Amino acid sequence: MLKRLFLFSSTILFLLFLGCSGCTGDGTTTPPQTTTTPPKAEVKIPKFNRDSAYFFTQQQVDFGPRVPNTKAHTACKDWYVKKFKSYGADVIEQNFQVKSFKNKILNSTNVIAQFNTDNDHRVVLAAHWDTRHHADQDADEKKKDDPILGADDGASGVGMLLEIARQIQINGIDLGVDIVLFDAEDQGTNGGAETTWCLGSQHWSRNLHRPNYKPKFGILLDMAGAKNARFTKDEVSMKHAPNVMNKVWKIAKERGYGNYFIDERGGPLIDDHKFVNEIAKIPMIDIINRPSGSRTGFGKYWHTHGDDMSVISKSTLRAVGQTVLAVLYKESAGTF
Ligand code: AHN
Ligand code: ZN
Repeated sequence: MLKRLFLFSSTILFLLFLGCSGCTGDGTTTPPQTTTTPPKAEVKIPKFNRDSAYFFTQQQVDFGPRVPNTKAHTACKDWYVKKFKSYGADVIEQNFQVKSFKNKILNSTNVIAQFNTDNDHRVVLAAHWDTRHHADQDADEKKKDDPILGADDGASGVGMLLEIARQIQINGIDLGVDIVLFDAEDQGTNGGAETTWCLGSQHWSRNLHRPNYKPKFGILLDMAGAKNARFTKDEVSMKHAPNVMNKVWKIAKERGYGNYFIDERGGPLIDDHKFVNEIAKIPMIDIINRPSGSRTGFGKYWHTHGDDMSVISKSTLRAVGQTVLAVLYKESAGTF
């Protein structure tokens, strides 16, 4: 009984106290404090190292053209596997054979590096790693049949993803991240069937590397490391993943990279993300250089021997790499 009385009276006192939170004791009241919900603690975003991404790009180019069925192709693939393992990833080599439009069997491998493999909250990052077997856009007729180095068309995207992998190992992340390097993207024919391109992403989309795989979204990097790159919002990305694309562009702009990430619609595009969206139904955007006023819609170096290290810019690598890192860490904290 006494206990009850005590509980009762302390409750009354507590309520009185609450009721008088604005009282000063002299009959006047202080203005009520405006209650603001505390901002969500901003997650710490690691610094993307552009020198490192540049070096990783250079190292791939140093293998020479990475065309399926060549020694350089295999050697470079083995190097990726070793690198990703050294960063703590669970790596899968997804081997497959496909026929090119020239009816050649291409021995190909998608390289898949998984971070935090048991986390079901996942995001997928991708780039193609093969380089084109011929320089069909080159002005020099004698060199049109030779394979290209693909510094931007291949290596730069992977270079940035390797640096992201390195940052994930150093800093850790509360998110499942899959880095997928597509093979046999660039062996297609202009003006022919769309499906002659992106053979690795078509294969992966039909043979996802884990059961019930449902990453929240994906980001593809393709020709995203050149000087003065201009990333517009392509039709395929805006059809399948407009929210992702708009948010990524906003994050880039907030970080001062609005000169690269242009708030403008780009035309249609055949690229790996098209097949990932259409076949695997994973919403994936593409960050790809679409210079204005170019004859082909891509950089001048596109599918020429000019696609060497001289077109690569550390500033562009940082703009893209830092933006993607920010997206990942914000997603891990629920603030993307
Ligand atoms: C075509 O060339 C048809 N689409 C662009 C896909 C691509 C080629 N990305 C890099 N090389
Ligand atoms: Zn290409």
